[in-house]
Amino acid sequence: MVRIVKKINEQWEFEKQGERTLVSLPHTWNAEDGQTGPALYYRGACTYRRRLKKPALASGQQVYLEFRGVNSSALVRMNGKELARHDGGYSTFRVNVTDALEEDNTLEVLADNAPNDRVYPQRADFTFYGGIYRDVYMIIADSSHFDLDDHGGSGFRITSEVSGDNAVVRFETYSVGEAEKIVVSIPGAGETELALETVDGKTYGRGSIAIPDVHKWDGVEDPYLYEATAALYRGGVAVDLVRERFGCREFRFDAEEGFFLNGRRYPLHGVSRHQDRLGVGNALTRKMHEEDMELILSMGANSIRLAHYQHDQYFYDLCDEKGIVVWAEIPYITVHMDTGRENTIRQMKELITQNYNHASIVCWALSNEISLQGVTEDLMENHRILNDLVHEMDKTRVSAMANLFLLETDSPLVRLPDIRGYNLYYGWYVGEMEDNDTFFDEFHEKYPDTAIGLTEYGADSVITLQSPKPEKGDYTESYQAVYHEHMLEMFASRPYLWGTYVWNMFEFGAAGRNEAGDPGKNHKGLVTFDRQQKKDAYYIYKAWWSREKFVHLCGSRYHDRVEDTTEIKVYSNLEKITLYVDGRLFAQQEGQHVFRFQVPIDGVHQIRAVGGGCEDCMEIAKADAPNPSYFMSHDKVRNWFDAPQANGEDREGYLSINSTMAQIQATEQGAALLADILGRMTKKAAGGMGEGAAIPEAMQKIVARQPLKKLLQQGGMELEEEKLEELNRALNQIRKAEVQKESERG
Ligand code: GCB
Repeated sequence: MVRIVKKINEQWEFEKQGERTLVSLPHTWNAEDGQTGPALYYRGACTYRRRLKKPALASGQQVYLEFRGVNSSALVRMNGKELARHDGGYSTFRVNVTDALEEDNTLEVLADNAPNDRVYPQRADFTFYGGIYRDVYMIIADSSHFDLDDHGGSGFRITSEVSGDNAVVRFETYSVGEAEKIVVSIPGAGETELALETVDGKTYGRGSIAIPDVHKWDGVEDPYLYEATAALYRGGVAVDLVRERFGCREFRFDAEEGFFLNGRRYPLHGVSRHQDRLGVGNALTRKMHEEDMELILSMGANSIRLAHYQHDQYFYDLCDEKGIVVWAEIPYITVHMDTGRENTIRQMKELITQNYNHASIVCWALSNEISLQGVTEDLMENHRILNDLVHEMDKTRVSAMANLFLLETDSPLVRLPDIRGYNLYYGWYVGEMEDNDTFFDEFHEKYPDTAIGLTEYGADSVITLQSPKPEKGDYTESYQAVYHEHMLEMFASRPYLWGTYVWNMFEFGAAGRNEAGDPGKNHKGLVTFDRQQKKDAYYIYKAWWSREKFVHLCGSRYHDRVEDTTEIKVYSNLEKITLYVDGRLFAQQEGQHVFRFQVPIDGVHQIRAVGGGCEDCMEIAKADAPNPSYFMSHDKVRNWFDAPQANGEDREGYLSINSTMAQIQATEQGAALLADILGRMTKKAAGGMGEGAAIPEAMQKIVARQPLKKLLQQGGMELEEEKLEELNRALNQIRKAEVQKESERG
């Protein structure tokens, strides 16, 4: 009899701080407090308990429990006896419980997401929801079975090598117990008996099947998957079976032409995905995974960065099936811990062992923005070990890293992995959108032989916030759209970029954040946290990337408009758009992606945009005064910034908040004032992620060009009006320095 696999998600008793409830898995205890910030969410240990009857076992059969994800650490007990511990909240682990089983058993899992100094992640811009938040299975296997004790893997590795139209598919199996023979078969392509060898009590099987005229896994156009079954025989019968899907494809990264799939250029149009959603946290159903995939595909993306940790097996399966190219990574993020090395190695081994057969995955990323507090020798050493590990475990894929924008491009850390990627937020946290363009132009000129990609970029927006004059830092849906318009234009003229990844496809829980009146979340998503609404920015991607015809009117949530002539903006992948106002033809325009119409308004108007058999409608109205719900409620600062006196207060020859950082820095008193403000700002940046940041020279130059006013507007400082006035008055007392610095003139 081959193995039996049974889901055991029901009938768990959950105990948190002495309170017990009955729950079904998947489950998290932070579904609410992990998304509503800024108060602390519960990070500690909770217990899950369940009765477990001993299954009927034939002689030698083994019983395993398989946990697909327990965040962050788990301790498994059976009838009070400790059986296993696991550190790392995103990977599968198994526990052999055979010897501990009595007739009736109490299974106990202590899940613990308390802060510590050994398990990643510890500091990051997302919520570490605690719980048994993925499925749990019981596996009853014969004494001879494919290895269930190797880092949560299946014991069956498939490697395909494509050359021209043909492929050779190599198999490796790892099994325990007696094995007469192991046979691998691929329906329609052949069957082979593996050569067996015993090493350290385990059986290693090797073999291959050639597939002439192979059907390739060819991205979203044709994501063809093969299936291979490995059967282990003992006593003349198959006693264990594993089935794995795989794809045959080739890929490479080119410094001049970007990403290639199966020999042709295939620019990676990517988004990043965090797994959680509103009210649910990380305890997702399959339907939710499917819905995420549908949304990503409908926008026309062909690649996903599965950030910042290992995702559910089911989602990698969906990526395989839909032809999505995947960047996979471990949660080695933000701050390096000298005491966390072992955990990074373990998480990487698990990531690769468990996901090796997925056709979708092309790289294993070592870390994300790990250099925030500088690059130490221990950090470098940790990365070298991980990089070597990736190469040793997988000869077919590349190592990668997502670098912090502050990291100098010539740092040895940047050069370590096989491919390069930067996370850039010019046009949001610092600098202007155009600084992104400059960054890549300079990089490409300096390193013409190095492939470079953009592993993150984005701007926050709260879907209710609207503006006719969008500005960096205003959190409006309008600015986010303008920002992404720029980024797409920028990519179009830089074909050497191997890939770009929007941060983020979805809004997500970030308990440390408190922004724009909606605490506990990161709002860079193109789609809202509940997956119910697509922001305007979603459609500019669809216009560039998708072939599914559509017309989208921007600003449908910007109903009350104060301007006499308003801009009606249409995103579409059609080339001719006709606009109707109140049922009458207003204008027709030919173009690409973005269509702008200036429409005079004086009452309530029905707007309709039509093209290629598609249409979109909305209502807008002329308003006498701005609708306050379109602005950040707590934003006294903004109103003050908008007030004329704040702009006209410059005193000839003296500093003000309109002075650039360089001008202020050039005076002793000004520099002292700034040091204090900046210290407070970096501490607060991105929900606390900025604390301890080391700011290199190149970055300081960008900052130096900015007026202080802009920086304050952007830096997440909730300064009261009076404080700003006070600051301006203080600056007004300081005479400008005579000699201006280079950075200020340039
Ligand atoms: C980053 C991080 C990501 C954050 C993002 C942001 O660079 O990698 O985890 O969520 O910035 O929105 O600030």
